[in-house]
Amino acid sequence: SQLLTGKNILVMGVANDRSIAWAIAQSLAAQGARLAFTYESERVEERVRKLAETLPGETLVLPCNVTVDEEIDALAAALKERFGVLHGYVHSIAFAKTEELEGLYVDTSRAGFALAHDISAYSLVAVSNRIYPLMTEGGSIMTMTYLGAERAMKNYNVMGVAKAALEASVRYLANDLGQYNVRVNAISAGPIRTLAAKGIKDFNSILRTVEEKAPLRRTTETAEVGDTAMFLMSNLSRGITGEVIYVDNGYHIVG
Ligand code: 0WD
Repeated sequence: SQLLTGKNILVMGVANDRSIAWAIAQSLAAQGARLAFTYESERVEERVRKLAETLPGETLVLPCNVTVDEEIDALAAALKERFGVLHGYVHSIAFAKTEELEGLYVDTSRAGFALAHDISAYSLVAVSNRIYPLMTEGGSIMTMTYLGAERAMKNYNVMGVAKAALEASVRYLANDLGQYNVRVNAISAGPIRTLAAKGIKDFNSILRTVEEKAPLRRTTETAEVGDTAMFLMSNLSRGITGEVIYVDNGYHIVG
């Protein structure tokens, strides 16, 4: 039996086949969900289309750069037209300039701070604002966060501060949207080697530390995140909202 049959879910943040969003999409598709993907720019459109085509059933692929309000408006209009009702939204997007992801946080520029917060935190609010009215049968929204939201971690810098804003947004959005039976949660994943991780200095040593110290003595795999995301999108998690769930092989309890 399938847990997401008849559910329409928007997935934002597939950049390539290593993206966490792609593993999430595979877990959702395996449970019968109908998916809509977005791509940030024409630069990645073809790659996202090719990946979407490998999934069973019909998928939608739509443009949306989350820094542009008009593109979010257009996305919501397209989803309304093609899906009618939306049941889920997966937000797996973040960005900071590489020069902000090394050295001292105290050196963060005004523009770098604003850009990281715009793409990595405000985008969840901006998209949720346009799509919760489509969740007329209730819904589930989730985003991706990291331990650097709570702890000052080497090189994570402004992204940690943006993730703190993102986690606080999850709580405020959950409180706003609960009255519409829309839940909002985050997954805090352990470090995974993706395109986004390439921007973080000394990523290899972070992975080694996790292998040594995490209770399960291994690093996080995207499929582990995908399956927890599937749980959050499904009715099995109906009592959970405003929460941050750790999918990190237990690292945060010891590290
Ligand atoms: O260790 C990791 N990889 C962790 C990642 C641990 C814990 C959390 N996360 C988070 C990230 O911070 C992010 O929120 O998971 C989320 C997904 O990240 P990912 O899968 O590691 O990275 P990636 O495959 O690069 O996907 C992020 C994507 C962008 O990729 P690129 O590399 O092209 O910037 O976010 C998207 C884009 O597809 N993105 C945008 N989408 C729309 N509009 C924009 C934008 N302006 N900017 C970036």
